Amino acid sequence: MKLKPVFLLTILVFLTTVTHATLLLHWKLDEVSGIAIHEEVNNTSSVASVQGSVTLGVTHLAPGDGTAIDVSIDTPASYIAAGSMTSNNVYQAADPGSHELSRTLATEWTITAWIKGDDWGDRKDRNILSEQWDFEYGFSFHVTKDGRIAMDFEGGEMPLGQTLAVDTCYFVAVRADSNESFGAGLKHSIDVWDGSVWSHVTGEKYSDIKLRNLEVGSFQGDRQFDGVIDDVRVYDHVLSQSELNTLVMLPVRRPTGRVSVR
Ligand SMILES: [Ca+2]
Ligand SMILES: [Ca+2]
Repeated sequence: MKLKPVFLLTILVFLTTVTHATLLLHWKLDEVSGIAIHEEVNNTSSVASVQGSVTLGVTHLAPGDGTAIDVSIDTPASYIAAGSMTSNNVYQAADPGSHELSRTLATEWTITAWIKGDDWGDRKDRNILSEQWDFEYGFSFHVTKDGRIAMDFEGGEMPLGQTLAVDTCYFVAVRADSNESFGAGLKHSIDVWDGSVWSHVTGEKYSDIKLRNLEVGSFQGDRQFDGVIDDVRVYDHVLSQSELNTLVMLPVRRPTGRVSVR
C-alpha cells in the first residue's frame, strides 16, 4: 500500500506538534515513618525532609494506594522542606545560591496537589507549595483565609479561584501559559476538582516560576497548611484538560486483578 503524501505530512505535523508535559518533581508523600521524603522523578529520598511535627501515613487523597501527610500550624512549624532544582536539572537539598542558578519554568508550567483542609479561619494563608521569596522571585500556592485557592507572586497575584469547603477532598491545580492557551488574553487557569465537578477560573496574569527552596505545606516555615496534603507535582508544561482528567480518575480494577488507570 502506498501512502498519500498528504497523509504522511499529517503524521509528520502530528508528531512534531504533540508535546507531552514533563513531570519535573513529584512527591507522592507515601512515607509512613522517618524524616526523608521520596521525590519520584529524580528517584531520591535524600533531599526533601520532614520539618516539625508532620504526621505521616494518613489516609491518601490521591487515587490509588499509598498515604498522605497531615501538616499543622503548631509550633514548631510543620512542613516538607522540598529542595531546589538547579538550572542544569540537579535536584538538591541545598540552596543553589541565587535565583539565577535555579531552574526557571518560563512560558508554561503546572502545579498540582490533593488537599483536605481542617480550617481556613485565620488571618494567614494556608500554603500548599511555595518557593523562597526574595527580591523579584518567589511564589505561594495557597488557600486564603476565606477559603479561596490562590497563586501569589513576588510582584503579582493571580485572581482568586474557587472557594473550598473544609474537611473536603479537592484536587487543585494552577496552570500558566504566556502563549494564552486558555483563550485570547488568558494566561492562567486555577483548577479545582471536588470529586465530581471541575471548576476553572482563568485570567490574564502570568509569571515564570523558579524551583528554589520549595516547601510543601508552608511558606518560609510560616503560613502552614492545616490539614492533609497528598501527591504534589510540578510540570514544565501546561497540562491539558484530558491530562487533568487522567490525574483525578480512580484506578479501575481489571478482571485480571491488575490495577490500571483509565
Ligand atoms: Ca500519596
Ligand atoms: Ca490540623
